[in-house]
Amino acid sequence: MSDDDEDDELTTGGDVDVEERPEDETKEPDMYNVVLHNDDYTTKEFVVEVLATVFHKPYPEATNIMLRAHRNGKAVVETYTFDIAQTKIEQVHRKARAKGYPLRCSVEKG
Ligand code: TYC
Repeated sequence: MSDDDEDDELTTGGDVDVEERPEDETKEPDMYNVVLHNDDYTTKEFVVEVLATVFHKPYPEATNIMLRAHRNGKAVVETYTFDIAQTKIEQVHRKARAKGYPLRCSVEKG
């Protein structure tokens, strides 16, 4: 590294132009949508229950999201960081499998 390459060094003392690069420290994390997929077997009541318990949706909103997936084939439930989105999806799949339902969620870049 040459002496005048200040890009990756914080230099203290002296009359030095310190590059703080705040964009590196304040960047927001990438966000991901949890997408709910329709199927022909899972009951509407179970989907609403899952949306209420896993995603903490009030029942009227949970019902609207369920109906959107039912009518359109899929619906965005909520947006999270990647790890949280993955964890929510695993929770949905575990609850669905336990009841023998094929309910599916997936993650997409927000
Ligand atoms: N289509 C299902 C039924 O008629 C209900 C349903 C809604 C299933 C939304 C999944 O993501 C879903 N019983």
